[in-house]
Amino acid sequence: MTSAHMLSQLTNRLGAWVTFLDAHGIEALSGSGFDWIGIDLQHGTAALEGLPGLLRACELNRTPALVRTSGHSAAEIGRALDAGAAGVVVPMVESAAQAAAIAAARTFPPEGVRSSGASRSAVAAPSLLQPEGRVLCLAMIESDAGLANAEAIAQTDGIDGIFLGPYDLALSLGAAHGVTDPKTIDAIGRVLAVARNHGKLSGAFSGSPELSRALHDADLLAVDSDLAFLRAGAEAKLAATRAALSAARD
Ligand code: 3PY
Ligand code: MG
Repeated sequence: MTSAHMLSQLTNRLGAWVTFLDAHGIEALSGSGFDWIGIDLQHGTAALEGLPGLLRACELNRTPALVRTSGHSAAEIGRALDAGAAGVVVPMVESAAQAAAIAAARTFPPEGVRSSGASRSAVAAPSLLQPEGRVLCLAMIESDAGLANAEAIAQTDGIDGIFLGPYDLALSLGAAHGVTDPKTIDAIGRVLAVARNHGKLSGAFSGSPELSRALHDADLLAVDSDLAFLRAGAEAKLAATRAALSAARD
């Protein structure tokens, strides 16, 4: 089973969002039980040239990896897929025209414009790499304009699903209480319903248990980022060790 197929067949899959880890770190994270990994080229420090090593580390644990591109560039979408990503998550999609352009970028001619070459996905072909057509293309809705055009974006041929960016969406909506503001929660519910009604996948970044409740219907839910996991793990270990030491001294 290809990894895009693994992802598209399943619901309520929990993922980890990677912003800075190297292959060593991703190997540990992808082995800790997540269903998928999101590698962030928009806000993270990973670069395109490092992707094959990061994806290989996910493959060791048979964990599919989606790559969030830094923008809409067809060249970047093609290179992420050439490196062996199970799919792309494209930020800030605001219209059907933009959705059609990114769908074309992930598809070979005659339907699309993706170029074919001696890439890792074409030549190395381990079982988790994708034959064309099995890679996922998820359009991020994370602005007022994207919200207004959610139906048209979801209906676009070649778009497999919608991925919500609640933090940018809250900013765009001017939501006073951020991602947990009723305005944001209402918008999230509307986008999830649009994806469901059009038979498309839905996904989202969470980062907060409270927000996760509003996102419980999403097919792909990114629990939090590698940085947040590192910090939470460090704080928990430190507190547990302090407690153990103080108990031993009493
Ligand atoms: C957002 O919430 O805006 C995101 O892009 C999450 O990664
Ligand atoms: Mg965003």
